[in-house]
Amino acid sequence: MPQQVTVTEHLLLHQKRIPGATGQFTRLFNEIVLSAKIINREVNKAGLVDVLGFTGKTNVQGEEVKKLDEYANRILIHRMARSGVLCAMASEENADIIEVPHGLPVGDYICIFDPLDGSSNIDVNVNIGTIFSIFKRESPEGSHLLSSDVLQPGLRQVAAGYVLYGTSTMLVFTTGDGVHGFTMDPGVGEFLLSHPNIRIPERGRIYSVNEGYYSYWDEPTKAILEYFKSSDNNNRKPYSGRYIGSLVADFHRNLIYGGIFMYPADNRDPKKPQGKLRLTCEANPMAFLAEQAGGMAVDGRNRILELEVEHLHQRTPLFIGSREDVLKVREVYREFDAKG
Ligand code: FDP
Repeated sequence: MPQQVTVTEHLLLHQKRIPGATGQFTRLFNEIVLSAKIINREVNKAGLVDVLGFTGKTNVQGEEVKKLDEYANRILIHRMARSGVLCAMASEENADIIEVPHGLPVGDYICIFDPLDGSSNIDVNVNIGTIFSIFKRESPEGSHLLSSDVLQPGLRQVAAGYVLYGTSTMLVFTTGDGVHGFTMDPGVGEFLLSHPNIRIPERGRIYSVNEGYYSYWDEPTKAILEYFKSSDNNNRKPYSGRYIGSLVADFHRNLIYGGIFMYPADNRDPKKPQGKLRLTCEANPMAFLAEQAGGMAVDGRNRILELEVEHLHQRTPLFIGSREDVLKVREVYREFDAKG
């Protein structure tokens, strides 16, 4: 019989190896796991009960809020606020930092999350995901929380991961010690270790991008796309195009098969000159995972994890995936910059 290691067992095992570990992180993680199970249950029966469609509200991003988005957000906030180990949360759906309600115990951790990413896919039964990013506050415990505690660069993440609601439901995360994947066994109701120490292939065969926006891209991005489609690249044949339009699902496929996901800057909307994806709740956690799996993530020129976070809902171009493919992106940007 294969070894059936649950997420909690995995964390407890790792915690034992960290001197001074208090179990606070495991407590927080257990709340994320439980929230994921609850959200998964609703996602699974989405067509049967009245959870499809829009709430009629618009979020801070100016996007229409789906009922499941709101549900997932509520579950995560409710559960994590009661973990006793957080001092603040931030969600893609909320304009401001979410404080732990008065009277509940607090701790040192901060969790930033996108409760249901890829939500335009909810109503058509296509994969969606929850993304999370965890930091520790830098200001002293008990003092007033600073916005800089929440707006830390991605490099300081202590953990990050996602839950993919797909053919099967998976939890993939890193605590800075490699990337590990757990698959939900619906019979047991637990996430069991199925993909220990995931490594992304050095070079991929897949590019993922919304090519419909080609005419809105800058010249380096167009050149990068031509490179991946040409038979004159390092693979000596065109890469396959695969785009689900759900970051978690596109990232996960490329993590396993190798490849590059791109959401470049475009000039479609002057209000969003940096593309669509959010640095804090999308690019940073995915970049941490990519690097821990041996891959890379850049905004074209700079490493995502080193980007300064100026505000909670900051957007960034994102090129992420296999190391050699992302290096190619940086090389093309450098060539264009050198030409001036
Ligand atoms: P969605 O709007 O459906 O929530 O950031 C959100 C996201 O999906 C990503 O999951 C996905 O990669 C991207 O937007 C898709 O955007 P386009 O439809 O512009 O390609």
